[in-house]
Amino acid sequence: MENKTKSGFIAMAGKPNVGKSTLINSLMGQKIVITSNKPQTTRNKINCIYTEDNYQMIFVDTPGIHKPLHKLGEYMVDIAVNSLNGVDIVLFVLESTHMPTEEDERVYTIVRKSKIPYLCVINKTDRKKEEVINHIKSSDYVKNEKCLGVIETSAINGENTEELKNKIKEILPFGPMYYPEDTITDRPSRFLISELIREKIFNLTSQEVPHSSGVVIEDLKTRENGMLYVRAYIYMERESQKGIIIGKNGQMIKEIGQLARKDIEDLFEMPVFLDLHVKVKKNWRESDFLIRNTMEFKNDIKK
Ligand SMILES: Nc1nc2c(ncn2[C@@H]2O[C@H](COP(=O)(O)OP(=O)(O)O)[C@@H](O)[C@H]2O)c(=O)[nH]1
Ligand SMILES: [Mg+2]
Repeated sequence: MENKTKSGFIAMAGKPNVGKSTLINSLMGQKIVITSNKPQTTRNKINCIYTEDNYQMIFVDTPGIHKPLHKLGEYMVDIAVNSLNGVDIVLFVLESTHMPTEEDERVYTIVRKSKIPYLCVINKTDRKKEEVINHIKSSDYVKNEKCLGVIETSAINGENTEELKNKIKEILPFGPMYYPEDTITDRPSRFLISELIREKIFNLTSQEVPHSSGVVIEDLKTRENGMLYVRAYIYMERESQKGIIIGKNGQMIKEIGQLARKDIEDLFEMPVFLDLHVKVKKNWRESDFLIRNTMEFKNDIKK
């Protein structure tokens, strides 16, 4: 039938740093999820929704399947496989810069056991090694009967991501539009904003500093002049870390604020006033304080 829509859930599977989040942003055509060259940047699950007239793709960054499964116990694998329940297509993401590692092999075990149709995505072709591509193309990853194709991409410059989207569209099942057409994520604005701020901390600081940071959006409202007002607190565990975030003469927090503001403006397509503060809260990661504050969004953007 002509007017049937196609839709489905597409899970990203790949070891840390292969470019899953960058790929999602490239497929979406805008930056929604945060990326960094440090592992474990993605703390929370987020669905990104891409809608066209006759189809809807829901990209799922499922943290369960990227966790390093230190001991490849059957139990751990089962949990990871279960986290793919209900997904229509898996994107098994590999890197073209080096031969597959043990970590890739673990992810493959999960993808294979799930028995869900998948596409092999060989990413980072801007730095590719031909022998790696050839190796992957002749491996079980591609020969498996559930593998519906292999594609080389560069998520960072968008090479072949349109083609990838077309391939996904081909294999997407017929189904309803799950979300309203203007929805781009299942997460509230507060979450997206706190993530963008957290990303700057990840990219500008090092060692334990990024992992010790948490961001809470204290206030979020549109003002009459059409500006989005954001008040955010960065929580750190120690005074010394607070000092690093503020930086010499406030340079660091200024930079975090400027970069975050730019991304928030791009995402919301409106001018943003970002009022950024740093606080120390010992062991916040062990309390449910921040979890509660960043996860419960009783009121999203207030007018
Ligand atoms: N050169 C290159 N770098 C990439 C590409 N895709 C992602 N990256 C970089 O790889 C790092 C990890 O990317 P990210 O999307 O956060 O990986 P994830 O952990 O799989 O979500 C970041 O520094 C990205 O900028 C690519 O196609 N080419
Ligand atoms: Mg990620």
